[in-house]
Amino acid sequence: MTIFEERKQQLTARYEALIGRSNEKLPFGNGIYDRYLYPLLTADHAPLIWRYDFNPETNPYFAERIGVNGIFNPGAIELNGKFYIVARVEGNDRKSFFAVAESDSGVDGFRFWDHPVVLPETSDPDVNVYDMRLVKHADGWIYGLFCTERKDPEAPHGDLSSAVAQCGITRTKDLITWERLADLKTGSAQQRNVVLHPEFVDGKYAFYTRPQDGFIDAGSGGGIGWGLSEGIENAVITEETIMDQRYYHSIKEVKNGQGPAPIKTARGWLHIAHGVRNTAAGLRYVLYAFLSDLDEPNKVTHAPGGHFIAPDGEERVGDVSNVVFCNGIIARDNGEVFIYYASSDTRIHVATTTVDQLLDYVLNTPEDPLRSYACVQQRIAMIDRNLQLK
Ligand code: M1P
Repeated sequence: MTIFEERKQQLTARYEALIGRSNEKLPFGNGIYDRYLYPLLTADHAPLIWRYDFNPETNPYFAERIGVNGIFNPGAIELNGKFYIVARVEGNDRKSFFAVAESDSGVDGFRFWDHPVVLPETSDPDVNVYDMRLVKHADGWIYGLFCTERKDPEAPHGDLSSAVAQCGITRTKDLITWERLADLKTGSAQQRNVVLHPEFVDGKYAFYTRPQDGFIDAGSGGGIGWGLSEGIENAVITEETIMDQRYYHSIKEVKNGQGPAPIKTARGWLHIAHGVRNTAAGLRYVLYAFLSDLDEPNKVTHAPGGHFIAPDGEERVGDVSNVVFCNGIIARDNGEVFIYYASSDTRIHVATTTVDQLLDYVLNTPEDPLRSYACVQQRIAMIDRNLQLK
């Protein structure tokens, strides 16, 4: 057998074993959600036909030709009972693109479609695109809002790192054909983590935004913003307000951002977001949750203190370590919720829960009192109640 044939067979067998592997819910959990043993998607889940030239004449060693570095930050949607992830796939060349993977269970068996998403460009081509939020909107379209990044035209000569991030908008009916709309216009220098609210508000398209002064720094801006646009084909937000601000010495003191579009519940809109703080080891990204008003989705009604999901075990390590990030969630009609989150800009995981458990969490977890003394008082109050019950 040739080297080509031997390697092709071995790698194909390994790939199929990986895709076919069953996942296992980890025991105990925390009563809020359950984690799973294996990540759902990693660089190794990228189909071999994306990475290897299958022609023995031009690839006698069955060598990898166009590598995949990581698969993370997925949008998610349920269509006709199937689970779909639109993942951020990062090539070895550092450019990200989107690709659809589907599964029957939502916790394992995710397999990519043969072709990645062909996302049309605008007249000002994107250099990099990432972190798509998928939304089934009341207007009948499935929208994908994502970050589009281009080199900063104001960057000094020789600065090849400064970038401008804005919100790109695309829409589809079937996840196969994607129509590109104009990028969202706001008054802010940069935008990331922009999400379309699934319903019209005052007859307008409503957006969660994250204005920022620079590419990395929220600067004087930051916080989860909110704005309305008359239309979607050339969406413009003329008035942007902050609905969820940052706080000193909290999980979101440096920056924060809306995760996926919120889930509509009987008690309000349930949001998952990420908060960032600085440490000696660099930025630490955790997830937090909050509830907002059904009629005024930009009015936060319940804000549990602290993180909801933080990096754990192998999740702590990757290309950008100490990061969990979520831009995809599936809430089923039966109340089950699948939270798709990525760790350390490297791989994708799932946590499962229910709307009831999430509501219990956001309604009954106390807010961050923002001072050590007040935190002790908060804990003592619960301890004393518990001692009465022992
Ligand atoms: O590297 C961590 C994350 O950094 C950015 O998130 P934010 O805009 O909130 O800082 C994004 O680039 C995200 O993709 C990445 O996971």
